[in-house]
Amino acid sequence: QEVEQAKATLSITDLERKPLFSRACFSLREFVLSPGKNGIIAEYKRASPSKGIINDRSPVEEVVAGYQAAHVSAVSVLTDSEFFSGSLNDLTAARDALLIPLLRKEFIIDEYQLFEAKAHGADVILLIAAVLRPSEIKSLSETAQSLGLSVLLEVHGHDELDRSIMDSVDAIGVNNRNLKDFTVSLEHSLGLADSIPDRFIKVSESGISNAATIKRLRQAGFQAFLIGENFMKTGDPAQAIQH
Ligand code: IGP
Repeated sequence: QEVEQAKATLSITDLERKPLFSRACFSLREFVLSPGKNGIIAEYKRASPSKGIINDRSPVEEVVAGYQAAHVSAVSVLTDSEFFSGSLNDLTAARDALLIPLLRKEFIIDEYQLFEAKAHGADVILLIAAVLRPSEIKSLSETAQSLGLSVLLEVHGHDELDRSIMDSVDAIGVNNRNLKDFTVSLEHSLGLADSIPDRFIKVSESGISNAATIKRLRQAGFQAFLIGENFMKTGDPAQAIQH
């Protein structure tokens, strides 16, 4: 398994010695709620299991600098190589170009990946309720917060929300995309909005492609909007976000 391979190459102590590990993280909450920011978490995504290659030409540092110039609240970078053609190098390259929160988008199952995220410049990590037991969400989120990282918990339906909700997460994201069949429906977000307590930042994820949708989601109570493909599928994501 990939995590075991990484552990054999670099120990947690090695990660803790990397220069980026000791930087102070940007707070996701602060940047989402900041009046100067638009609530968008813009994603750098080269490829996906449902679409194949989306954009393999636009360099990460150029794209994320363009996102930042468009006043997004945060940037998300895929680090999964198998399904999304991402890497930790992409994450670090994005870090060097940004002064706003950076999310490591990854299937996190092991504490090691939290140290890896911090050491490569992340401010925020994702935990996916569909692949983790509540006890795992608890220990991973507590460790992440102890490292200064913000935690975004992703859910898809009421059952996942009810069993996974806990105070050691900062934000709750509703994924509009079904991870099993890749169908997308905004109804997932709209149906869960009122069940997410207001102490959490509410994020709607996936399949968002226009301002009218963002308006509807805001009216339902969402404060942040995770958008990837809509920007990446154009030849010039940094330009696409201006429109
Ligand atoms: C972005 P979209 O449809 O705008 O490209 O979606 C983001 O929500 C999506 O990439 C995503 C994702 C995930 C990817 C949401 N949750 C979990 C990998 C793993």
